[in-house]
Amino acid sequence: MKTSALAIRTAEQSENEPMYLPPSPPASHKPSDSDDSDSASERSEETYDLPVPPPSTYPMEVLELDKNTPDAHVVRDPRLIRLTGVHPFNTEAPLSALYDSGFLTPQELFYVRNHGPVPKVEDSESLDWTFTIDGLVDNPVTLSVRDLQTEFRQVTIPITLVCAGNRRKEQNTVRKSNGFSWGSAGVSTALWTGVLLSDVLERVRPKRKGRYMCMEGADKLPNGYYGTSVKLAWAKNPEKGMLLAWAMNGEPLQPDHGKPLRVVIPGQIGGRSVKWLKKLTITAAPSDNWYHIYDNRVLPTMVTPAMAKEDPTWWTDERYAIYDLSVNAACAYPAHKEEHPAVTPETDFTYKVQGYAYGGGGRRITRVEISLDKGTTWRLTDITYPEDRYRSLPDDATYNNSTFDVADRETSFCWSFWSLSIPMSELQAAEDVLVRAQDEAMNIMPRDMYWSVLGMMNNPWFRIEVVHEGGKVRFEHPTALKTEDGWMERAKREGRNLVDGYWGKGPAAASAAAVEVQDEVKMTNPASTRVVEYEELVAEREGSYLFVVNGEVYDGASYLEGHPGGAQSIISAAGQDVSEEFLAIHSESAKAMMPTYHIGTLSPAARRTLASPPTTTAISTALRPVFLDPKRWINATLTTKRVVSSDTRIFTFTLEHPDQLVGLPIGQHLMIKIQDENTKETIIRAYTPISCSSRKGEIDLLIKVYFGNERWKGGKMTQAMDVLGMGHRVQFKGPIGKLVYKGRGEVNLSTASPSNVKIRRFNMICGGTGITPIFQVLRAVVQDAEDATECVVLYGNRKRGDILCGKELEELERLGGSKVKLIHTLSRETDPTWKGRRGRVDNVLIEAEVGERREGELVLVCGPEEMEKDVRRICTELGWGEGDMCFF
Ligand SMILES: Nc1nc2c(c(=O)[nH]1)N[C@H]1C(S)=C(S)[C@@H](COP(=O)(O)O)O[C@H]1N2
Ligand SMILES: [Mo]
Repeated sequence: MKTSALAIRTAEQSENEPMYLPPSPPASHKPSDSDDSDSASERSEETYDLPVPPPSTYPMEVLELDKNTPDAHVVRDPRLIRLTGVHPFNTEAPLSALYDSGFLTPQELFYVRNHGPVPKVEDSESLDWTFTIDGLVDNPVTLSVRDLQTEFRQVTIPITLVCAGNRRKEQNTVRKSNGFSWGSAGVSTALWTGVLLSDVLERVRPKRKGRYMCMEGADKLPNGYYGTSVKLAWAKNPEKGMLLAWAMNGEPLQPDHGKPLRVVIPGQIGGRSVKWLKKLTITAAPSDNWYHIYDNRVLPTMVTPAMAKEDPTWWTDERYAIYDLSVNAACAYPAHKEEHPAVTPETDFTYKVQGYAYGGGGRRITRVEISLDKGTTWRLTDITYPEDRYRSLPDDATYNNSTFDVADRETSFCWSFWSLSIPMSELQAAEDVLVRAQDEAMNIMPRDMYWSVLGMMNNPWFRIEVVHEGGKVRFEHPTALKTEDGWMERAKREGRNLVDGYWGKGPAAASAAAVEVQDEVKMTNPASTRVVEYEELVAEREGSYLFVVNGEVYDGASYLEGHPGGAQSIISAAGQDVSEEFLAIHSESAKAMMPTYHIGTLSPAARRTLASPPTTTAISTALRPVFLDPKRWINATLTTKRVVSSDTRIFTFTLEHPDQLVGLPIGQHLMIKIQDENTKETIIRAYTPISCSSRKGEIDLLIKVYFGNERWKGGKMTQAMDVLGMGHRVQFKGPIGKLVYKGRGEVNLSTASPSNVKIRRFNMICGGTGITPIFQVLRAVVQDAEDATECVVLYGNRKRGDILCGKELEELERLGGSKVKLIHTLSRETDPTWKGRRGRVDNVLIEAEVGERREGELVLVCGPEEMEKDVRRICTELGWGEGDMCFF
């Protein structure tokens, strides 16, 4: 633990002018145990044995990753691990880095939980930042940061913040919750300087009916500004230590932590500590802010994501809202994947097992115990409480123009550290190292996980699995971020039952009675017990298309007609193991259809053969004239990325050689497979390039990046694409799709029985990025002077800036003359200069421009699911049959 002689001013020395930028950080960072005599200047000040703010390593830089996001003004530390793609910024430090940095976390390693973009505030504007206090009060006010600094008592309190999602990845591994995966470093501590909320509330004089204090930040999110509430009685109570803070560890708040002003609520989940504070409102009822209602709750364990979605009353029951933190602990050392050579009695040594623990509501951690025998016996660890060292300061000592407000508090608002030295021989003999903490109210961490929809407040025993391998002992944490797995992910793959009370390692009897880990849709039919050999799988027989998913064999023949991806995707899957792409692109409901097509299980011999396919040396080394192969993934290299707007880019991929054709018929799509840099998850999606199919050696893809927000973590594929570096290799496969446009009105529908139809007119309806396949067909029609096919394009978007390929479409409309009619419609444009149509692609538009069914015409549709549904309904009412419509 870092402790030091912290320079403290005496009362006479303190100044009281407003000072947003605090004076230079505490003068001395010398370890207290150094016994060399202090220099003269330092000796003039009293010194105490205190944890000091870690020296900041600022200035940091705006990272490359952030430059194309709304956070392009925020400097950050590259060590932080991003948990929700690039944006919004939700991050934790590697656990060892966090733990090693000591009691006070440097701002740059402090975990960050942002629901959206970070408001931009210049240093020069910080003191003038204002917020209002109104509602049920006698004296509503508007106060600036300067007012807070000059008119109120300034205090500093060490406080630990913890996100309610800390350790959520463990819940997600048992069963996916509606929240992203935190490891166990969603917790950090700082010295917070500001004003006690109780002092400020005294000035506004809340009315008798006021029972809640609602807070709102300046970050505008999809469902309004971030906001929440706490009980007014707590906020008025100085014992609760709630602050309006502008400094952290003696420095102004960094943008990610609420610059220039935030609420800090000790002992409660981080979600209540509103950043970028703009409003306090005293009310009779809890906050009705979307984020107060749909976030930071522990719903009863039997409430599934579907139930919670259907019945909103689950969310408005205040009893399920989280305020105080629950007692929790994690082990920092041994670290995840830490290895030691197995010891003998001669080489044995004592190892210091150590980690952090925290309680809620100011309750002190009173014991932390370790078990090496699955919880039968426990050993007490030693606990240190660094925050207690501040209690010995004299009353008039000032720091950062404030006084430490800890001496007479009976609360513990910070994490504590526990450790116990254990012989390595004992550690290596155990199957697991279990840690549990208990607080002064005797709340104790449970053995079993309490799973809930939001995956919050996860606090079962922290379990480290001891693995023996090749003369070594390896310690594995429950989960790991980024590329690595923890024991839970591994155990799940091995088919162990994670919730049998023994982590899948206990007596067999226990597992029988346990709840089944249920998160996957059953795709097999128990009646299909046939064992399929390799020869049968790959035999080309009429009326049968066998393919393999997870070792099970399916026959897609009877689904050629109905398959939304076109018959071709089933045909090209024949004889192959398509597990990866099948699982990546199919929805839960698609998976639920699979038992119908399940015919049996692959024999072990067939599995082996399939796993090692005939070597690729058999494939000719001659240059392949066509890039795409329907049965194999082929690499192309990302060479250019053009940023078209804040969220759209054109990616250019270079094919295998400059003369190679893509091999994508007009109207068809290709599949792209990439690995998410953060999660290492494989992602596969279908796209239509915007480059011409006759272009050689390259393809262009227009991609709109779906950045995440509160309700949604954003587009996995598009966010992962957006961070790919130049030179990165990406795999492609195809073509796939239901329709091929041969030109001059000739359409080939690739269904079970491929049919050619001749048409006079395309009715093209699309929304957002759905323009890309439509664009290909439209361009083919326009570029061929002999092609007389009429095209009507109805293109829906939210705002003008969302229109993709706007200029190119205009150009095609102009070149196409009377053949082409293009209608844009915008549902959310507020700019009065927009003279085009407003509103969604609705029945009025479709009736007017498409009208009732006519022979010799097709309706092509591509857009978001909701839109496709509407269009299908409207067109069906107008007499168009399934055979007249093509949904991409
Ligand atoms: N205005 C605003 N305040 C906010 C949030 C936010 O997204 N917007 N996130 C909350 C959540 S869930 C947590 S855990 C903490 C995180 O604070 P930190 O990012 O400074 O660690 O801020 C809280 N306050
Ligand atoms: Mo949080």
